[in-house]
Amino acid sequence: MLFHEGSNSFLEEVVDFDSAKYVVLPIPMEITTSYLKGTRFAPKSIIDASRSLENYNQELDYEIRGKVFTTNEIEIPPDTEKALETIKTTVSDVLASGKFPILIGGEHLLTYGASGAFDQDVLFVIFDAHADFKDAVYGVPLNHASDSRLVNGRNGVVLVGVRSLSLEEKKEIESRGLAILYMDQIRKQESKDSLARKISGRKVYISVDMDVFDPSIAPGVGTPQPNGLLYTDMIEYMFIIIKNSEIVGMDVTEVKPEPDNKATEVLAAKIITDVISLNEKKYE
Ligand SMILES: [Mn+2]
Repeated sequence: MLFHEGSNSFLEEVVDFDSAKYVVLPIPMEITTSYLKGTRFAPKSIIDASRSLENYNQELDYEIRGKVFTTNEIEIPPDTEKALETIKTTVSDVLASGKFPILIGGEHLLTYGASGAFDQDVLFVIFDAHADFKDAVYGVPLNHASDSRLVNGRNGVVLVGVRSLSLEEKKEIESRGLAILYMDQIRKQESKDSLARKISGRKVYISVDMDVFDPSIAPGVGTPQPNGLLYTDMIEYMFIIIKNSEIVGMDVTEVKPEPDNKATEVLAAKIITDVISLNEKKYE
């Protein structure tokens, strides 16, 4: 596949594909969302928001320059299976060129599409208010509330920030012996240490469903849940992940643009720039 640069680039970075290390893929997938609609408009809105941010990270004393290539919006077929296949192929192409894919959604099910492009030993650390471990929703197995379960059909998963799940989902997660850091455990040192141990020396893909954040700082999501992560919690977890593992891909999903409040998009863009900065700082 040939990657074409969009006119609207993340962080206003103008970089040719060959020299870029990170490739931002705008994925306007919205097929199976259930509550509030609009996540198909998120990729453009998040990229717009990124252009209001500085490339320089004051806390890390690091400036992103000449590293990020942004493709045009990926054309997503309306059929779920075809959409997932398109995402898998696109991510595979980015990986084959030796680059780091950053998917901007779009609905969370895109993580399942992306997962098919990675080796089975890649561990998926998924930040989400919801466990997304439903067997099927209204008889549809491929849907955004089953994403983590689908990914776990092939890859290991660790769930972080969960505070909304059914008893059935809880039992399923326990029966699989998966690591899950519930929201009420997130600030305990023991939780941070256990995550560090779990990911130590592994290849990790980071998935951020923006509803993992507290709705007060991320109101623009499709299925908000009270009592979530704050920005500083997320940065602390990103630091732990990047320090203890080798990150190989990332996505940010489930933003639903609001007409007059862009805080959620700015937060999404900031998390991406922070992950790039933390990762680059590590290898400096
Ligand atoms: Mn969610």
